[in-house]
Amino acid sequence: MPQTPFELFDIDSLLSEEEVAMRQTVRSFVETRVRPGVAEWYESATIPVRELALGLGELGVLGMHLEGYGCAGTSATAYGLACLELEAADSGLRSLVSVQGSLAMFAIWKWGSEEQKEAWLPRMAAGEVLGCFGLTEPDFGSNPAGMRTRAVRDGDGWVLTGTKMWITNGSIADVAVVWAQTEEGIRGFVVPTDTEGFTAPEIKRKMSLRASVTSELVLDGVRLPATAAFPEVRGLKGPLSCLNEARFGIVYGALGAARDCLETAIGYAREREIFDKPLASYQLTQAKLADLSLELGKGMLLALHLGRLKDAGTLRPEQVSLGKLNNVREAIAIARECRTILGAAGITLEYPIMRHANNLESVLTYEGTSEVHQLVIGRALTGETAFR
Ligand code: TGC
Ligand code: FAD
Repeated sequence: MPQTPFELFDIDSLLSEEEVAMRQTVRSFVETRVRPGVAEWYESATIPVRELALGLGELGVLGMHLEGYGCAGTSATAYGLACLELEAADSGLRSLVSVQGSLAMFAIWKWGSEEQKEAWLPRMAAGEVLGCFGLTEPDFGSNPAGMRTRAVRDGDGWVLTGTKMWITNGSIADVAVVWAQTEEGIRGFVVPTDTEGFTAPEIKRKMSLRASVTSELVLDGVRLPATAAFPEVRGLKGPLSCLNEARFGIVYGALGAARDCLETAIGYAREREIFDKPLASYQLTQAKLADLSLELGKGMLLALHLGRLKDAGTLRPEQVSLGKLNNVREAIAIARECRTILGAAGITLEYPIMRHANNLESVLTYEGTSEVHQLVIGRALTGETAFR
């Protein structure tokens, strides 16, 4: 009886019963609520975000690894496994969950005042309120330290001015976490998106992550009360601490996209007759499948190792970079090679492979490009900073 790549590695023997059960719950949600429509959402570049968010809230995956305020408080590994199942459907779905739970909610949970937490987190966990996370700017992506968005004190409150770019869910969010320069260094602000002066035009004509909303945020003299600022945190460690969380989810998520490509390719190769016998029966095909399974399984072992370190509270940012760099890079390589196995059929939306491959181009770039993660690892290895 043929085995799946993860069965070959006996991955389930490394998971607890609760983790396997939780994974199954997310997988069932994906099968019934996402898979039937996802190719169409991708093609038309529309996704029923509100409806999905409510479903994901009911499922308990929004901010699932956070404690309190309506969040499930699961292990980090369980969160990673959920990301894997979500991204097996589409990276856009995992993006929705990453931005809501790991970026917008985590920022408020980690750095917010008690009042901010109570005001926003329970409704965000339920999927009733959508958040976005504004760090990147048109001229400052890999180097957020240079951001130009500015918050100046105005009486008791603040006035924010600037532009953020490439912001997931920006134009549909109810609340934006916006990072800005102040006299005291970079600070974070919780901005209700109906505040006067806030607009969020959607970015169109994307060829990647089409089943995900991406927007600009324009802050034109947005006035906020003093209570909108995160009280304590100053400097880049505020936003970068949130990125650790989302990058961790991607370590697992990218493997979901890769697994879906590989399982599709194996299924196709077993069905497709070429020169009078199944494509799966040729040595060249089997060599490809063996190598791809090996990379997928190695990526999963790395993800599980990092998950256990995170659950033990010892995971370091440069270790997250190891996982993000390797697993996204390998996922793209797997997607591209799987596409060859489908021949021409591989370029259509009838199969998920090209959609995953295109999505993974964004995943390679956001949450720190591959080059940024190489430089983070290089700094850890040498003690030399090579960003500048
Ligand atoms: P550097 O001097 O290294 O550090 C400044 C301060 O930050 C602290 N720090 C961290 N803290 C927590 N976690 C981390 N990973 C941290 N990395 C650094 C550091 O200790 C220091 O603290 P302090 O107290 O001494 O001030 O900063 P740098 O300016 O040299 O930059 C380093 C670099 C290049 C690694 C960083 O800027 C970086 O990671 N750039 C990439 C930017 C990025 O990833 N942007 C992502 C935007 S969000 C997004 O893409 C969402 S997509 C979501 C989706 O749809 O799924
Ligand atoms: P740049 O920083 O201009 O980089 C261009 C190239 O230069 C890259 O190859 C990069 O690796 C390379 N490079 C950079 N620095 C160095 C160096 N020191 N040495 C050598 N090479 C270098 N951002 C948010 O804040 N919130 C979001 O919700 C969000 N969602 C996104 C959704 C999508 C679909 C996409 C595509 C992006 C999203 N981003 C978001 C932005 C994302 O984080 C940035 O695109 C990313 O950080 C890279 O910035 P950049 O695009 O400006 O590229």
